[in-house]
Parts: sequence; C-alpha cells; structure tokens
Amino acid sequence: MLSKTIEEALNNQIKIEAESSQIYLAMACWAEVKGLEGVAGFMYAQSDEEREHMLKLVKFVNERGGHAKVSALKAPDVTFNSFKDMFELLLKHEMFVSQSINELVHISLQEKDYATHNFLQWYVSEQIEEEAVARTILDKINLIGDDKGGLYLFDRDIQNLTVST
Ligand code: OFO
Repeated sequence: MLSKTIEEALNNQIKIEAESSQIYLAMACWAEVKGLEGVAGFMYAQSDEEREHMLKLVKFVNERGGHAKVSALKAPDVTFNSFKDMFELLLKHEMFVSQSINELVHISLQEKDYATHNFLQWYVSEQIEEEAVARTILDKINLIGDDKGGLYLFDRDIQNLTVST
C-alpha cells in the first residue's frame, strides 16, 4: 500500500511525464511543418515514449492501492527560434525530469518504501540514456552550425538515435 506522501509524489511525476509527451509532440509538429521529417519522426517517437513512462507510473500507482490522477497539463511552447534552441530546451527539460526522479527516489527512501524505490530504478537508468542522447544531438547540431547540407544529413540520420523504452 502506498503512503499518501508517495502517492502524491508519484501523481506529480505522472503529470510531468504527460507534460513531457505534450512538449515533444509540439516539437514534432514544428519540425514537421519546417520540413524536417527525420527530426519530426524522432520527436513523435519521443512523445510516445513519454506517454509510456506515464502509463508505467499510472499502472504502478493503481496496482499498489493508490489512485493515479489524470490532471490538466501546462501548454507547451509550439514554436522555436531554431533547431538548436529546440534541442537545448529538450535537454533542459530532461535534466528537470532527472531532478524530479531523484527527488522521488529520495522520498521513497525517507518513507522506507523499498518497492517504489526499486520501481524507480528503471527511471533513473532511462534518464541517464535520455540525457546522453540529447547531448549527442546537441553536439551534432553544434558541428553543423548554419550548414544546410549538414542539416539535411542530420535529418536523415537522427532516426537511428531513437531511445529505447
Ligand atoms: Fe524523458 O522523461 Fe520520461 O522519464
């Protein structure tokens, strides 16, 4: 059985994962209208993954005697100054998510909820991977600079960088 403190903290994370999915969906749409199909495909996949992260939490809360809450979400940015800006935002957001997961791990230890602590380890590993992918993408974008041909190749290659769930 989840304590109220843990239930609330997990519900907060459910909201964050849902917002992440919306943020990446908005990024996918922007990339698509800008004609970068590869980047759009990558961001649609990221958006789906965040929904999976959310659902995993939802099932866990409900299975452990809590009640997963579906709440109103903050509207994401829908336009960006550049692809570099967009991926910088993505990295910043993933760092925020990692911080939130770390906080959750901390709370689970304080509450002596070792089942939740164990469950959260998957998210800890996932965040390491997601931050690493975001950094790799930013490194590539920095290399390309303003080169249009480079952007074309980047758009073609980004599909191979898809993060596993
Ligand atoms: Fe990319 O954040 Fe979920 O966990």
